[in-house]
Amino acid sequence: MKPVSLIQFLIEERRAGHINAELSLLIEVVARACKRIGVATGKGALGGVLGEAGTGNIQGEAQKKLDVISNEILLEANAWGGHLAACASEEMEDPQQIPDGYPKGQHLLLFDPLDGSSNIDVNISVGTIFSVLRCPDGVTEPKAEHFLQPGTTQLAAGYVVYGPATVLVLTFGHGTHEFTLDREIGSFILSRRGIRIPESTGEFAINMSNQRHWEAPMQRYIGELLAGKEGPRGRDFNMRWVASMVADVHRIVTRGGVFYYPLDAKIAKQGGKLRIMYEANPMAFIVEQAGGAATTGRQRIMEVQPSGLHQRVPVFLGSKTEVEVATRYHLEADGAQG
Ligand code: AFP
Repeated sequence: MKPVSLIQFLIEERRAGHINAELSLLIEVVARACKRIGVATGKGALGGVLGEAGTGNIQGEAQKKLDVISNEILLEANAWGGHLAACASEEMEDPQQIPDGYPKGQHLLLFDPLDGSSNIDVNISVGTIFSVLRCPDGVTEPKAEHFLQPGTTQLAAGYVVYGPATVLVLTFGHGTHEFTLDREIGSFILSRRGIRIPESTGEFAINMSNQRHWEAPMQRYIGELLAGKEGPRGRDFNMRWVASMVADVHRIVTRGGVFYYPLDAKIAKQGGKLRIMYEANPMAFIVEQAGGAATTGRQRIMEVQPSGLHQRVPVFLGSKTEVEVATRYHLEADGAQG
């Protein structure tokens, strides 16, 4: 079969009426910026890009040099194209306006420029996660409130994993598709069209070291998985945890599985660990479009009305059957507490 490049795929999506020219250009620009981030992360110690930047972000986290570099690459690439009204990032407290002198577009872009950055220095896969919204009509200087739209209004979502291969996974709401970077020609080539995540799975991902802090329904659910075939679930389950959400989710998009970052006593005050606008919502859109499910443990992630640009939520996503069982245990417990 003749290889299909990302550009060709975007033209097909435009002809199918799934996207307009401006959104197509936006995705091209983000993909190109991610190629540059891939080159920077690939240099490792030789590029002088490892280690701390000596600065902190809005989340109070120490920034890695590559967090700052990746953020700059995405801001710069998206400043002049005329397809954006503004963008927002995990690394910035407030939205970034399009510099004066450049045309403005009708889209809002949100991104986690380098997810899993605590894994960079140990050479484990990291990634970029992004989500695209429509800028409300008549708004020329978008503020944080203009980004606070539920995940169901996303026009596009994607992530790029910088691993052994550089892989882009993308959805416009018409299925989820994978592109692999051909490093020789420097182009993303379609490697899987219309991905389907198996409904059931024997593989789960969670940070087990937080177990003692979990809510009772999560203790029950994971306890049953660990009990294996002698337990109520009657089958064995295996565990994986990369601590880079983008890598854990890509494994699930590739062979199925389920990923949990539930609420626990340590993070209850902040509402969760992962950020809804540029981690949970885009991953939920990608997973749902591939036949999986994504909840907070109590409701569909994409139906949450966001209350803040850096709001955190619990995340349950992946193979439908397991997400539904874990969510049901939480709702039953809430019901019992009534
Ligand atoms: P960093 O970007 O700070 O490394 O955080 C990664 C992350 O947001 C997400 O990618 C992981 O799934 C999760 O945090 C890992 O959390 P733990 O460190 O608690 O395992």
